[in-house]
Amino acid sequence: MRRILSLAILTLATLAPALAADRPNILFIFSDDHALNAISAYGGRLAEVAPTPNIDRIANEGALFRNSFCANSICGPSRACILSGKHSHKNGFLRNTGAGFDQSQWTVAKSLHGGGYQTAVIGKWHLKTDPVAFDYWDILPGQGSYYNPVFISMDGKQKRFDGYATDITTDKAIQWLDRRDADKPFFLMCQHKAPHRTFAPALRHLGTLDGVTIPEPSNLFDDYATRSRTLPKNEMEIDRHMTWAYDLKLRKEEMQGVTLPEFRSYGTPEYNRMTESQKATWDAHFAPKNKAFIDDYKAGTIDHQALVRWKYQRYMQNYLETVKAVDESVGRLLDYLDNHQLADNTVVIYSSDQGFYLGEHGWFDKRWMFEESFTMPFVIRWPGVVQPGAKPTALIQNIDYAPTFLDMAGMDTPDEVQGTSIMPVLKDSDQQIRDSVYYAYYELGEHAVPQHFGVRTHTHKLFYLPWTDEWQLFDLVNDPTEMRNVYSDQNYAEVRKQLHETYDQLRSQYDAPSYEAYAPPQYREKASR
Ligand code: SGN
Ligand code: CA
Repeated sequence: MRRILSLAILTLATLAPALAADRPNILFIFSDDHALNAISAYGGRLAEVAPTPNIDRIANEGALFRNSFCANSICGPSRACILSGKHSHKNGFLRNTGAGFDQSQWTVAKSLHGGGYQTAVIGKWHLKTDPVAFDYWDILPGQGSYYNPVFISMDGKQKRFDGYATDITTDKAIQWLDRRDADKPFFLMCQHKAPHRTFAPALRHLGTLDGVTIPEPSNLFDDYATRSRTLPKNEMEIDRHMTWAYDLKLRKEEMQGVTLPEFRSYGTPEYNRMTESQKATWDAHFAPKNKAFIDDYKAGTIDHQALVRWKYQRYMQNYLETVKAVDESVGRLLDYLDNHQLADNTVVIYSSDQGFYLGEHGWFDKRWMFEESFTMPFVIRWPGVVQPGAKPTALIQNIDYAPTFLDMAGMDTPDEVQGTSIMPVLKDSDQQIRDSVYYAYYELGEHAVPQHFGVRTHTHKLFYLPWTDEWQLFDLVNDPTEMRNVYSDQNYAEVRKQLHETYDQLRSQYDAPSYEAYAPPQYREKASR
């Protein structure tokens, strides 16, 4: 008996470290406002002019999810969905404005940490309350800055670092990997500010798109016909709302003697943070181009459409150049895994808190349930589990990340979590985990986007705008750019009925609140005028 017992103990003792070692590390690389159209693996219209070889490498050596969506297309809320595995109304972080993330609730970090993982989050956080259940954190305050950014460390101290945020975030991630306890698996969230507004590229990437004409989307000049009457009232147009100094990099001094129509002016806070030498490099790039543009503008040779096109080109150059450093960061992290024999047992994910409009519908920004901002990039490499080159069609959502991470770690997910592990799809890319995804947007009118709630299936999308009592229905197969609302079209009567049923069912399944619960009357009235 004693022999059997000691044999059992011996077997357990030898198994335990093996099990620990088998549990994969999870490297979660996350950016802010990175649209699928700006990742070449997704094959969008910008793939040729702005390739992202390192993000593509994750997709090529692993899987690329095209039907990947957020639950609420805005920064803090998306991050809260990821940590909690729940929709916004359940995790309590409904909008960027308001109270911070309630850290007393369950999070995936708490489970992983409790289950023996070393946890770290570095870079953009945006949840207002300090991270909990992370062995190490070093975060940007709020939105953070691109140049010479301030970081807040675990002792609560703020410190300014010389350089460019994307590079510094990567340096910090690598430094943490170097000093982590190699006997435990790790969960590292490396979270970039880029390519968020103000779309400020690293100095080394300025000019890398000079002379390139960036392809325009077919609906750069959308007239919003057939869709919600709130659309023409939007405040996120390249035409009317992109600011000259803040977004388009024309400094006040350069705009002397010319009146450029302006929605609002925010000045040049990013430029003001630069050192004299950084400013000199920046100016050497922008000043001659700005002068040429202003001269043309003064000469009256630029008509309205040409002006929108010029802004689009300038916006895209800056945005895509900003992405370059993010892609380089991914490359550095992949190299690190290779050089430290970690690649085989590390799951690498690249994602972003939501998508972004790169001129589609004439817009920048996000928030809407239209495809470009509803989608989140999601590419994942996991040697031995995910088939290289897989392109699953499964509908996945950010509330699925937490249960998926726990599944990877061989841990159970609490019942309260609303997401579903995508592990079946990782093992077999033909699998599906659901037929539809639910969406809810609760902000109170920033960029004049009203609250809306909807459902998307593989082929259609239905959403409701309670402030104006309007329904929108899109046929994603025949109208992928969502230019035609077919809600009242009799040919869609059956589809409409089915989508309403699915929508009601999802709202009930997720225990969604009433439309009035988070919609102050003054906003509803404003929208309906
Ligand atoms: C800021 C930006 C907005 C942006 C939000 C949310 N304005 O408010 O354009 O939509 O952040 O972005 S700015 O003048 O401050 O740049 S989010 O990614 O944090 O949700
Ligand atoms: Ca964002």
